Amino acid sequence: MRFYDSALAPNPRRVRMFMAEKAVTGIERREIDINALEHESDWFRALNPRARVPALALDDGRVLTESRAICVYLEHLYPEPNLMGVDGEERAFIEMWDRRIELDLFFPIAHWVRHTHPGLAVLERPQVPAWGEIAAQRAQEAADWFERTLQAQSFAAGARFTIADITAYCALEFGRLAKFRPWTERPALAAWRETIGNRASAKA
Ligand SMILES: N[C@@H](CCC(=O)N[C@@H](CS)C(=O)NCC(=O)O)C(=O)O
Repeated sequence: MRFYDSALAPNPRRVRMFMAEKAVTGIERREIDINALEHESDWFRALNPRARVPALALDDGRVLTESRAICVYLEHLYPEPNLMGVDGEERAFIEMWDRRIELDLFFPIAHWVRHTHPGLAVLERPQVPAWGEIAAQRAQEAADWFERTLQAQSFAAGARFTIADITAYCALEFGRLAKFRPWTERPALAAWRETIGNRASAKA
C-alpha cells in the first residue's frame, strides 16, 4: 500500500495520527506538495479525480480517499487498539460525535484558515475573506459547544479515546494558522487538549 500524504495538511494528519495510534508500519509514504499544486497534476488526478489528499493506494490498484473511509479500512486491517467502536452501537455513537466534530468544528476552522491565510490563497481560489470571518464566528460557537461537551465527558465521543478526538485535535491544531486558541479561555477543552497532546500520536 502507498499513502499519499501532505505534512502540513489537517486531513492527512488525521490518518497519520490514526496509524500512529495503531502502530501501523510498512505502508509506503509519498509526500504530495499541495503548495506546488502537485495534487492537481494529471498523474495524481488519475489516482484521485477530486485532487485531494490523503489517498491510500491499495495493493490491488484501487484507491481509497476520504480520511474517514481510509480509517475504516485501517481499523479493519489493524483492529487494535479499537478507535471506531467495538460493536454496532458503539460505532454509531462514535460516528455521531466524529461527524458532529467534522461538520461543526473542523469545517468552519478549515474555511476560516483557507479564506483568510495568505499562504492558502494558492489553494482557495478565490479566497473570500468575508466568508472566512463568518466561518471564524462559527468556529467560536463550535468551540463553546465542544467545551460544554468536554465538561460532561472526558473524550470527544465519551469515556475513551477514539477517532473523534483525532478529528478534533487535528482541526484545532490547523486553527492555529488563524491564531485560533480556544483552549485559553475554555478549561475543559484545555485539559482535554493537554491529554491528547501528550499522546505520542499527536506528533504524527
Ligand atoms: N473530505 C476529504 C477532504 C480532503 C481535503 O480537502 N484535503 C485537503 C488537505 S487537508 C486538500 O487536499 N486540499 C487541496 C486543495 O484544496 O486543493 C477527506 O476527509 O479526506
